[in-house]
Amino acid sequence: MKLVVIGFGQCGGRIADEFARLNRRARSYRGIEIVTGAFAVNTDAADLSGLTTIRSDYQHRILIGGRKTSGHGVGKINELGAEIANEDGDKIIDAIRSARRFFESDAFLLIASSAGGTGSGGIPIITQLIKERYMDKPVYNLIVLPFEHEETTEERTIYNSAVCLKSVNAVADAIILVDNQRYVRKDFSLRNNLAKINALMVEPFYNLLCAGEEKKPKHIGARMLDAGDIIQTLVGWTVIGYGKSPLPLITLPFERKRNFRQKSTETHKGIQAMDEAISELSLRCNPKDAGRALYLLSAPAKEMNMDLIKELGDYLRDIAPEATIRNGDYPRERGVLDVAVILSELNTVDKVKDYYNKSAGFISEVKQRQEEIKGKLKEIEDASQDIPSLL
Ligand SMILES: Nc1nc2c(ncn2[C@@H]2O[C@H](COP(=O)(O)OP(=O)(O)OP(=O)(O)O)[C@@H](O)[C@H]2O)c(=O)[nH]1
Ligand SMILES: [Mg+2]
Repeated sequence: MKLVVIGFGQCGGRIADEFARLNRRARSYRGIEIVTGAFAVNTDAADLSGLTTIRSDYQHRILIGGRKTSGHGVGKINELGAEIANEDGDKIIDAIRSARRFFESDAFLLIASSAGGTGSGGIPIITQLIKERYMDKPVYNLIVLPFEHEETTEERTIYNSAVCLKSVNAVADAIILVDNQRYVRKDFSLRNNLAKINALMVEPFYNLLCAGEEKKPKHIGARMLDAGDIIQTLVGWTVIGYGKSPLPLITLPFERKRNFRQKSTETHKGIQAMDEAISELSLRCNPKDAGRALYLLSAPAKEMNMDLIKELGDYLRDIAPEATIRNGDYPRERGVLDVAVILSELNTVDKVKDYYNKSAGFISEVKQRQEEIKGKLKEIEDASQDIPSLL
């Protein structure tokens, strides 16, 4: 599957940069392309120059709202982010159109954080614009949710998230939710934290996107997963997971004939990887709420067998009984067996509901505060009624 990837704001831009690196990896190690164009859109010039892999010309790192923000961002005011995206939308469309292999793309992936201003305000506007222009290609959103400490210290974080999520849900074909808090690991140093988190976030996409682009028979599975399977799976609220089990790199000659015990170890490793994928989903949710699901098993060809694929299918069926399940196998890796899982068409997501509920309170608080200010202003005005004015 080939994507056009567009990142908005600091977070979106950096993750789009990570997708550009993923494409570079696919090209050099596998000889295939999975990203036809990678773009970063921002109101902040410094953020754009901090990227490393997205091409550095103005058609790929797109500065918007220059006049309004002088290149310094919108400071978390999502209304301003939306307004600027509205005004400069054509700039983005022009840039996409000029991408070299645009017409080979299967879908768009737009990325932003929900908590900021530029990304969270701009992404619904541009999603809608692209949907109007390119009716034949699905438009997906990947939305990064804030860390816990950001939610507790800054009300605007929750309010921006609620507004962003409601807006993208009205326009995007699917919204992949990715919760920053789920990726915090004790062993990451603070400085490298975001870079590591971004790498973890895009990793599940590597095999998912590559599997359908393979041309060599030895890398084509018994059941190849292609763009059609992914497009059929992605609808509405979506989460993604990834797990892997190491395999011995070298098998000794006397071990080559697999006995029943080895076979059961293989199945065990497969289940272990699937287990990890489910327990480390990009956002905590209940798999029972999924209407569609997909899994891809990647492993050395000799480690895969129909039993294993069936076992994984049974496992997923147990935890997501309502879902239509698609699957694929991808004979690729050496020394590792990995499983990528997508749960989609979730009919409820607690975290999203929480944002809506919490900011409903916030909105009435803001309104009340505004009323109070208005009342005070009126008092001063009334008091000044009999004073002559010089104007
Ligand atoms: N995973 C991840 N999250 C990030 C990254 N950069 C920022 N964030 C998160 O994104 C949110 C802040 O949004 P930004 O993307 O910085 O904001 P913006 O879209 O640039 O908007 P303004 O700066 O307000 O104009 C916070 O929740 C951060 O934790 C990143 O590189 N990776
Ligand atoms: Mg910014």
